[in-house]
Amino acid sequence: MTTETNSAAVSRAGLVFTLFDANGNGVIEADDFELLGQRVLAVSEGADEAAKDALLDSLRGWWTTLVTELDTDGDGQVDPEEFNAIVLAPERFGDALDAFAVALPALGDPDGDGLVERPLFVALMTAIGFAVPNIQALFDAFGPDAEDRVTTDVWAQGIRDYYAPDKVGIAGDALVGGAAA
Ligand SMILES: [Ca+2]
Ligand SMILES: [Ca+2]
Ligand SMILES: [Ca+2]
Repeated sequence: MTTETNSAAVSRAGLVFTLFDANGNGVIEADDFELLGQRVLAVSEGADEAAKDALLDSLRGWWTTLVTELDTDGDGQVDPEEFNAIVLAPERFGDALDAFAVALPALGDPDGDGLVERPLFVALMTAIGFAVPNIQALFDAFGPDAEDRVTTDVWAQGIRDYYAPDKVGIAGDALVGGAAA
């Protein structure tokens, strides 16, 4: 692993920490994932209950994995320093990440045709906390078709890549503020 590679992943992890800390109190805890889930569901137009439940389950599962793997001082919260260890052993988070990487794009595809229109993509990613210009850049990087849609598979893979420390120059780098400038 090169220093450059690692620093790109650390930059992404730093942004993810601020997103996960949904209530903004400087640590990640169970309440953050409930809040994040409510924000995402609030914009999930047309999604059925099973898809919504899958998203909430994936967030709770992710929290359980995070606190199990990263809460080294055992206070029931994950602070920024503890969170950085996610970059060092991403394989420990693969299953939890994969559930989310399927559940989120599914909310963006309520009609189940495997395609996600830009407005719903932007709404969901805004609910998670990304900045709109970065979301638009990411959607463009995913290579939308002539009708301005991306596939759920491309989005899911984008989510997996985003957390992989061995990836550089990925579409998800568009989400790190200023990185594309
Ligand atoms: Ca918090
Ligand atoms: Ca802790
Ligand atoms: Ca669709």
